[in-house]
Amino acid sequence: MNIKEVSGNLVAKGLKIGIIVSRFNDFLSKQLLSGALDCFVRHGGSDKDITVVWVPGANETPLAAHKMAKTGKMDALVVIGAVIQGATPHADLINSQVSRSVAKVAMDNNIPVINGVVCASNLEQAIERCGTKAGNKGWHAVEAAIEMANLYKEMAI
Ligand code: INI
Repeated sequence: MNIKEVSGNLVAKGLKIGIIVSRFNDFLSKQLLSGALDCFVRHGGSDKDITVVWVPGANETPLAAHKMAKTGKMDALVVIGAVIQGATPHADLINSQVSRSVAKVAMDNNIPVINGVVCASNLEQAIERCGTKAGNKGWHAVEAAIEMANLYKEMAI
């Protein structure tokens, strides 16, 4: 057996990332951003290699990600925000639009773009995912971004 296996490591040193953050529900998205920055630096990344862009809401994250991807200067992008279900289907529309568009930005620009938007049924669920009982989705999104950025470098197969 002589199988070639490729995977990305979790070393952030030398990587450049862009983080797009939704200002809507910012008491939550600020916690996600804090987890995201902490993850990058703890994995050896430099704060000089992080660019944070704020947008009004989760709906706007894909377009800002697209603009950042076009610069060709980033190894990976992460979008973060918190969408909480209300009385109308608005949140569902935002969530499906964001996940489809984030995937499209990644495919169109050939760059890892990680969806770190919390999709919660209620405020308690959202709080749990923004640095309390269920961890910090911003932290996990950056961890995935580091792995994918390094995988991409390895995949010159
Ligand atoms: N944006 C969010 O990031 N989270 C939400 O929970 C949210 N809700 O529920 O309305 C939200 N709406 C704003 C939306 O993302 C856009 O900014 C707005 O529709 C303008 O395009």
